[in-house]
Amino acid sequence: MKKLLITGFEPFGGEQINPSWQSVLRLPDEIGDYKLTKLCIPVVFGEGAERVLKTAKELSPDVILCVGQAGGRKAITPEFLGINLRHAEIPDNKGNQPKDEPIISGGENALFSTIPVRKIAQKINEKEVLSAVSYSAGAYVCNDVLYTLLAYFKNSETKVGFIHVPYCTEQNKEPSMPLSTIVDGLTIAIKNI
Ligand code: PCA
Repeated sequence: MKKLLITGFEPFGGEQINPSWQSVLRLPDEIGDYKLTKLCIPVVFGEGAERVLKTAKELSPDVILCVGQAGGRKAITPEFLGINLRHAEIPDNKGNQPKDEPIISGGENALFSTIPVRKIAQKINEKEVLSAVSYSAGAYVCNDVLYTLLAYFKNSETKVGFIHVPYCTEQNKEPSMPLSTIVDGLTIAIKNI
Protein backbone atom coordinates (compact mmCIF):
# COMPACT_ATOMS: atom_id res chain seq x y z
CA MET A 1 0.00 0.00 0.00
CA LYS A 2 1.00 3.60 -0.46
CA LYS A 3 1.68 5.76 2.59
CA LEU A 4 -0.27 8.88 3.45
CA LEU A 5 0.69 11.15 6.31
CA ILE A 6 -2.39 13.09 7.36
CA THR A 7 -2.33 15.86 9.94
CA GLY A 8 -4.87 17.92 11.88
CA PHE A 9 -4.33 20.84 14.26
CA GLU A 10 -4.80 21.28 17.98
CA PRO A 11 -7.49 23.85 18.99
CA PHE A 12 -6.65 27.55 18.79
CA GLY A 13 -8.28 30.96 19.10
CA GLY A 14 -10.24 30.03 22.23
CA GLU A 15 -11.93 26.96 20.70
CA GLN A 16 -12.22 23.72 22.70
CA ILE A 17 -11.78 21.46 19.68
CA ASN A 18 -10.40 21.70 16.16
CA PRO A 19 -12.57 19.96 13.54
CA SER A 20 -9.46 19.21 11.49
CA TRP A 21 -7.98 16.85 14.10
CA GLN A 22 -11.41 15.55 15.16
CA SER A 23 -12.18 14.52 11.58
CA VAL A 24 -8.71 13.08 10.91
CA LEU A 25 -9.05 10.99 14.09
CA ARG A 26 -12.32 9.53 12.81
CA LEU A 27 -10.89 8.41 9.46
CA PRO A 28 -10.25 4.68 9.01
CA ASP A 29 -6.60 3.56 8.94
CA GLU A 30 -6.83 2.52 5.30
CA ILE A 31 -8.58 4.36 2.47
CA GLY A 32 -8.31 3.24 -1.18
CA ASP A 33 -4.63 2.59 -1.94
CA TYR A 34 -3.42 4.42 1.16
CA LYS A 35 -2.39 3.41 4.64
CA LEU A 36 -2.84 6.44 6.88
CA THR A 37 -0.49 7.79 9.55
CA LYS A 38 -2.25 10.45 11.64
CA LEU A 39 -0.53 13.32 13.41
CA CYS A 40 -1.85 16.21 15.51
CA ILE A 41 0.31 19.32 15.13
CA PRO A 42 0.60 22.58 17.11
CA VAL A 43 -0.82 25.90 15.95
CA VAL A 44 2.60 27.52 16.18
CA PHE A 45 4.51 29.21 13.36
CA GLY A 46 7.49 27.09 12.36
CA GLU A 47 6.79 24.31 14.85
CA GLY A 48 3.71 22.95 13.08
CA ALA A 49 5.67 22.40 9.88
CA GLU A 50 8.70 21.02 11.75
CA ARG A 51 6.53 18.34 13.37
CA VAL A 52 5.23 17.24 9.99
CA LEU A 53 8.73 17.22 8.51
CA LYS A 54 10.14 15.16 11.39
CA THR A 55 7.50 12.45 10.89
CA ALA A 56 7.78 12.63 7.11
CA LYS A 57 11.53 11.99 7.29
CA GLU A 58 10.89 8.82 9.32
CA LEU A 59 7.93 7.62 7.26
CA SER A 60 8.81 8.64 3.67
CA PRO A 61 5.13 9.04 2.76
CA ASP A 62 3.89 9.13 -0.83
CA VAL A 63 1.48 11.91 0.11
CA ILE A 64 1.27 14.46 2.91
CA LEU A 65 -2.21 15.86 3.42
CA CYS A 66 -2.67 18.53 6.09
CA VAL A 67 -6.11 19.57 7.31
CA GLY A 68 -7.01 22.79 9.10
CA GLN A 69 -10.04 24.70 10.36
CA ALA A 70 -11.20 27.69 8.34
CA GLY A 71 -13.89 29.32 10.48
CA GLY A 72 -16.36 31.22 8.31
CA ARG A 73 -16.11 28.93 5.29
CA LYS A 74 -19.11 26.81 4.47
CA ALA A 75 -17.38 24.31 2.17
CA ILE A 76 -14.50 21.84 2.30
CA THR A 77 -11.76 23.71 0.47
CA PRO A 78 -8.64 22.10 -1.02
CA GLU A 79 -6.00 24.82 -1.22
CA PHE A 80 -4.44 25.59 -4.60
CA LEU A 81 -1.30 27.28 -3.27
CA GLY A 82 0.80 28.40 -0.36
CA ILE A 83 2.36 31.88 -0.16
CA ASN A 84 5.67 32.97 1.33
CA LEU A 85 4.07 35.16 3.99
CA ARG A 86 3.45 35.10 7.72
CA HIS A 87 0.85 37.51 9.04
CA ALA A 88 -1.21 36.86 12.15
CA GLU A 89 -4.34 38.72 13.26
CA ILE A 90 -4.33 36.67 16.48
CA PRO A 91 -1.29 35.21 18.30
CA ASP A 92 -0.48 31.56 17.67
CA ASN A 93 -0.57 29.07 20.58
CA LYS A 94 2.87 30.22 21.75
CA GLY A 95 2.10 33.95 21.52
CA ASN A 96 3.90 34.61 18.21
CA GLN A 97 2.23 37.23 16.05
CA PRO A 98 4.36 37.92 12.97
CA LYS A 99 3.42 40.84 10.75
CA ASP A 100 4.18 40.57 7.04
CA GLU A 101 7.29 38.42 7.31
CA PRO A 102 8.53 35.87 4.77
CA ILE A 103 8.44 32.20 5.76
CA ILE A 104 11.61 31.52 3.75
CA SER A 105 13.73 34.59 3.15
CA GLY A 106 14.39 34.81 -0.60
CA GLY A 107 11.97 31.94 -1.31
CA GLU A 108 9.48 31.92 -4.16
CA ASN A 109 6.39 34.07 -3.58
CA ALA A 110 4.00 31.16 -4.08
CA LEU A 111 4.09 27.41 -4.59
CA PHE A 112 1.30 25.30 -6.04
CA SER A 113 -0.09 22.29 -4.25
CA THR A 114 0.86 18.96 -5.82
CA ILE A 115 -2.42 17.09 -5.26
CA PRO A 116 -5.25 17.37 -7.85
CA VAL A 117 -7.31 20.03 -6.07
CA ARG A 118 -9.85 20.60 -8.82
CA LYS A 119 -10.64 16.90 -9.20
CA ILE A 120 -10.91 16.53 -5.44
CA ALA A 121 -13.39 19.42 -5.07
CA GLN A 122 -15.46 18.05 -7.96
CA LYS A 123 -15.58 14.52 -6.57
CA ILE A 124 -16.60 15.74 -3.12
CA ASN A 125 -19.36 17.87 -4.66
CA GLU A 126 -20.62 14.88 -6.63
CA LYS A 127 -21.37 13.19 -3.28
CA GLU A 128 -23.51 16.15 -2.20
CA VAL A 129 -20.92 17.56 0.18
CA LEU A 130 -20.10 21.26 -0.39
CA SER A 131 -16.58 21.74 -1.72
CA ALA A 132 -14.67 24.37 -3.69
CA VAL A 133 -11.07 25.07 -4.66
CA SER A 134 -9.56 27.87 -2.55
CA TYR A 135 -6.88 30.21 -3.85
CA SER A 136 -5.75 31.38 -0.43
CA ALA A 137 -4.85 29.42 2.68
CA GLY A 138 -4.40 32.78 4.44
CA ALA A 139 -1.13 33.89 6.05
CA TYR A 140 -1.53 32.15 9.42
CA VAL A 141 -0.21 28.78 10.59
CA CYS A 142 -2.02 26.65 7.99
CA ASN A 143 -0.38 28.51 5.15
CA ASP A 144 2.93 28.34 7.04
CA VAL A 145 2.72 24.55 7.10
CA LEU A 146 1.60 24.25 3.48
CA TYR A 147 4.26 26.59 2.04
CA THR A 148 7.07 25.08 4.12
CA LEU A 149 6.18 21.55 3.01
CA LEU A 150 5.76 22.54 -0.64
CA ALA A 151 9.20 24.18 -0.56
CA TYR A 152 10.82 21.18 1.14
CA PHE A 153 9.28 18.59 -1.19
CA LYS A 154 9.49 20.70 -4.35
CA ASN A 155 11.67 18.38 -6.40
CA SER A 156 10.66 15.12 -4.78
CA GLU A 157 8.13 12.39 -5.44
CA THR A 158 6.20 13.27 -2.29
CA LYS A 159 2.91 15.01 -3.01
CA VAL A 160 1.76 17.76 -0.67
CA GLY A 161 -1.73 19.14 -0.18
CA PHE A 162 -3.85 21.06 2.29
CA ILE A 163 -7.60 21.01 2.91
CA HIS A 164 -9.42 23.59 5.01
CA VAL A 165 -12.66 22.47 6.67
CA PRO A 166 -15.50 24.55 8.18
CA TYR A 167 -16.39 24.70 11.87
CA CYS A 168 -18.10 21.50 12.96
CA THR A 169 -21.59 21.50 14.46
CA GLU A 170 -20.23 20.80 17.97
CA GLN A 171 -18.54 24.22 18.02
CA ASN A 172 -21.91 26.02 17.91
CA LYS A 173 -20.75 28.50 15.28
CA GLU A 174 -22.06 29.07 11.79
CA PRO A 175 -21.55 28.14 9.04
CA SER A 176 -20.76 24.62 10.17
CA MET A 177 -20.76 21.01 9.00
CA PRO A 178 -21.37 17.79 10.96
CA LEU A 179 -18.07 16.03 11.71
CA SER A 180 -19.36 12.95 9.91
CA THR A 181 -19.81 15.03 6.73
CA ILE A 182 -16.27 16.42 7.03
CA VAL A 183 -15.02 12.83 7.45
CA ASP A 184 -16.94 11.81 4.30
CA GLY A 185 -15.42 14.73 2.39
CA LEU A 186 -11.87 13.89 3.46
CA THR A 187 -12.42 10.22 2.58
CA ILE A 188 -13.47 11.18 -0.95
CA ALA A 189 -10.47 13.52 -1.18
CA ILE A 190 -8.04 10.74 -0.25
CA LYS A 191 -9.61 8.33 -2.78
CA ASN A 192 -8.98 10.90 -5.49
CA ILE A 193 -5.38 11.95 -4.87
N1 PCA B 1 -6.52 26.78 11.15
C1 PCA B 1 -5.57 27.88 11.19
C2 PCA B 1 -4.37 27.33 11.89
C3 PCA B 1 -4.80 26.07 12.52
C4 PCA B 1 -6.11 25.76 11.94
O1 PCA B 1 -6.77 24.75 12.14
C5 PCA B 1 -5.31 28.49 9.81
O2 PCA B 1 -6.20 28.44 8.96
O3 PCA B 1 -4.23 29.02 9.59
